[in-house]
Amino acid sequence: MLEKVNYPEDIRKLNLEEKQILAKELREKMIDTVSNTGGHLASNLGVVELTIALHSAFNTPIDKIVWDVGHQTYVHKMLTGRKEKLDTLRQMNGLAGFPKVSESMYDTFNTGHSSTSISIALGMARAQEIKGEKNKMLAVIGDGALTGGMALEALNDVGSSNTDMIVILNDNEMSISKNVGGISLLLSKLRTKGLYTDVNIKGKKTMNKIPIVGNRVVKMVQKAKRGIKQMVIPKMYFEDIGFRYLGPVNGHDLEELESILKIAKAQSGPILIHVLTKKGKGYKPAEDNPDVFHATSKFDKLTGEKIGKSKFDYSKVFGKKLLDLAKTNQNIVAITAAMADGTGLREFANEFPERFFDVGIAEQHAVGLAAGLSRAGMIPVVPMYSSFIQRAFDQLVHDVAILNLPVVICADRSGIVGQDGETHQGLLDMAFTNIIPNFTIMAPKDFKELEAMLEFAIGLKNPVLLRYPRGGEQIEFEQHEEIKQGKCEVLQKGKEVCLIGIGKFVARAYQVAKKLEEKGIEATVINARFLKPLDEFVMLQYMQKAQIVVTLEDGTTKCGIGTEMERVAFENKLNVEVMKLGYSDEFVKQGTCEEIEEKYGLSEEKIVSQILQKKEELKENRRGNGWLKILEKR
Ligand SMILES: Cc1ncc(C[n+]2csc(CCOP(=O)(O)OP(=O)(O)O)c2C)c(N)n1
Repeated sequence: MLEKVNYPEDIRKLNLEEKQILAKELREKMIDTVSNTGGHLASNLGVVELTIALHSAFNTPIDKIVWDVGHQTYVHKMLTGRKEKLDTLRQMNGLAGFPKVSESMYDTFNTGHSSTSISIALGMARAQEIKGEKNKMLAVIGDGALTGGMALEALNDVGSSNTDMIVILNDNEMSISKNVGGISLLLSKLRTKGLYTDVNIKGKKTMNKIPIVGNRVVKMVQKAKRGIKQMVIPKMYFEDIGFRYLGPVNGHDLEELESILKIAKAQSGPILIHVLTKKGKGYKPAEDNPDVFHATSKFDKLTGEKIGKSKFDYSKVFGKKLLDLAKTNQNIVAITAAMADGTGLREFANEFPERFFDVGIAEQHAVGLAAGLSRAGMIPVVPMYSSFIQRAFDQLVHDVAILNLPVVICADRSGIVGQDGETHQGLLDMAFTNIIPNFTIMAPKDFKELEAMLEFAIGLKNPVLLRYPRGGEQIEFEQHEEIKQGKCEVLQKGKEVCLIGIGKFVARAYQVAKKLEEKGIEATVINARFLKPLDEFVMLQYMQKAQIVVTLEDGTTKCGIGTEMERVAFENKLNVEVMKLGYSDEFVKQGTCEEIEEKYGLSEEKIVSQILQKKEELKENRRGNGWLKILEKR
C-alpha cells in the first residue's frame, strides 16, 4: 500500500481496510529505518492513524497543520512525498528530524521546541481571517507539550476569540517519561469518562440552542444547562475557556478518528479534539518502554536492544555527583523541566523525592521556582538542555540575577548536539548569560573538572551557569588544579601560539598544541574555566608573548571567550590578532558533531592548518608586502 501512496491525495482514495494496511506498513518502515538512523520512534508509532486520518479528512496542504515539537512528523513526512528519503533522516543534508518549511510545502512551520503550535496556528488562522481565506488551521499538540506555559497562554487567547481553528490534543499520558501536573490530572479525568460517541455531539447541539442572554431566568437556565452539560459531557474545562470539546476518541481507530475530524471540519470557532493514543504503538519494546524509545540511538529491531555500549557521559557524571553532594547537604534541591532521565536526575528523584521537582515542559517556571527556593534558603540545581534555557532568559535576569540569588543553572547539551539540528544546538547559553550581571559562567575540560565545578558552584553566593556538552569527555586530563573563582588553569607553556579553550574545546586546544609541536611550533594551552569572571590578568601575560592568539569555544563567538579575549587584546593595546574559533552568526544545521566541526573549521586538522596559514601571513607582513594584503582584505 505504501508504494501506492506518495501524497495525501493518494490516501484519500483508499478505503478503510487499505488505510489500515497502510498504517501497518508505515510502522514497519519506521521501525526498520529508525533502528538504523536513531530518532524519535515511540512518538511516531503513536500517531500513525492520526496522521493518516488528518491527511484524509483535511485538504492538506491548503488546510494547514502545525505539529508541536515536530518530533512526531516522520509519518507525515512519509505521506507527503518524502518516504524515499527516510533513510537520510537526521543526517547531514538529509531529511530533518523536525518539520522544515524549506523541505516541503506540507510543513507549515519549523518546530523543535515544545508548546509553540497553538500560538503559531492561531497567528496563521487570524491572518487567514483578515485576508478572507477559508482554509482550516490545525495544531497537533501532545499532553506533554500542553504543560508548557506558551501553550497555556495560547489556549487562553484562542478561547477569547472566535477564530476558526482546531487543536488536536494527542494524549498518550506521556511526556518523555510519565506526564506530570494538574493538566495531566484533568486529562486523566476526561479519559475515564468514556470515549466519544455521536450522542455527545448531538446532545451538545441541542443544548447549544438554549439562548444565552442576560436576564435572571435565563441565567438560571444557563446555570442548569452547565450542570446538565457537566453531567452529560464532563468536558467543561476546555468548554469553559472557549473551546468546543470533542472526544475523547480512540486515536488508533481510523474510522472513528476520521468521522470526528470531519465533524470538526464542518464547524467553526475554536475546537479541541481529545485523541487518546499509545506511545510506541505496534512495537512491543517501545510500547513497554516508551521513554527509552522516545529518542533512541540505533537498535536491534528484533530485540529492541540498543546497539553500542551506553557510554558514561557528562549528564551521568553530573547526576552522580549531585546525588553525592545532596547526601551531605540537605539544602540541595533539584528541578527538571520534564527531562529527569536526559539530565541524569533519575537517581536523585528516586533517592530524594521530597527534594526533587519535575515541573513539566516549563523552563520559565523551573527557573522561577528555583528563584523562590533559593530566596527561602535552599540551593536549587537546575539542569536543562542549553537550547531550552533560552526559554527562561527573563527569569534568569529578573528573578535570579537582580536579587543575585545562588541558583545553579546547568546547561547540559551545550554546544553542538548534532542530529537534532538548528533548534537544538546549544550555541547561545554563554553569550546570553555573559550579558547578565551577577552571573558566574564556567565550563569543565573533563568529567573530573565537572565534579569539582559542581561542588564549587553549590558553595557560591551568586547565580551560576555551568555548561557541559552532550556525550563523553574528549581527554581525561591528568592536571586538575583546585577551582578558584575566576581563575584559569595553564596546561602548557609555549611562545609562538597561545591557545585559549573553554569547556569541551580545551581538549581540542591541547591536541592542536601537540600537532603544532610536531611541526616545531611551541604553544601555550590555557583552560579558561571561567568566562565570567574572566582571568584577564593571567591570560594577558601569555597573550603578550605570543604571535598568534587562538580562542576555541563550542558556542557562538559573539559575546563568548573569543570576543572577550579580543577586547582584552584591544584594551591592552596588544599587537596580536585574535583568531576566534567557534560558531559565528548563523544557525547550524544537522549532522554529526564531527561533521559539523569539520565544516566549521573546528577539527584538529583544520585548526592546525588555519594557524599555519596565519603564521605564513604574518611572515609575509614582516617581509614588507603585508600592507598590500591588509588593504586588499579591507
Ligand atoms: C522547550 C522544550 N523543552 C523540552 C523539550 C524536550 N522534549 C521533546 S519531546 C518532549 C515530550 C513531549 O511530550 P508530548 O508533547 O506529550 O509528545 P509525545 O512525545 O508524548 O508524543 C520533550 C520534553 C523540547 N522539545 N522543548
